[in-house]
Amino acid sequence: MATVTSAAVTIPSFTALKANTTTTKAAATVKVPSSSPRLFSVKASLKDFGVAVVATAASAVLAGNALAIEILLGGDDGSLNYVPSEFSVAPGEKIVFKNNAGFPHNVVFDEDEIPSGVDASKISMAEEDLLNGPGETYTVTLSEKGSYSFYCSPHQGAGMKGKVTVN
Ligand SMILES: [Cu+2]
Repeated sequence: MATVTSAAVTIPSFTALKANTTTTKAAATVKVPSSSPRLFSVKASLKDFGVAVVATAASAVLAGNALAIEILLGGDDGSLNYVPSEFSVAPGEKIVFKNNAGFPHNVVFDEDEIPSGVDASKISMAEEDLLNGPGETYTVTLSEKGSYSFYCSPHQGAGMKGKVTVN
């Protein structure tokens, strides 16, 4: 967090210096090379930070990592669905399930409808484990190619299920 704070300070002061180029040219010339590597390191650490907080801040992850997809739990119209309910990802891509409406929800993979050799319990939430609050997330990464079906245990009867293809 210290790095993030210093970024917030560094960037505006650098911009201010640039605006005054005519009068403080010497100072600006000295500052530019020292600021540039700093900006790079800030960017790099923000990226790491985003990955570290994957479970709580899906939007930060999505901003910092192109290899992620966000699936909403519950439609804006109140429907008990995954939105979208069918999608494809690359092996290792993060799938971030995010509570949207009509919760509690969860994500349980069907052991009979996942590639053989994959342990359903390792990629699923427990049947009784629920996302209760708005914006809560569950993130999973699938590495084996194939088709995976999953459902929400509280709303399985209402048809809340989905399918992801890893290819
Ligand atoms: Cu549900």
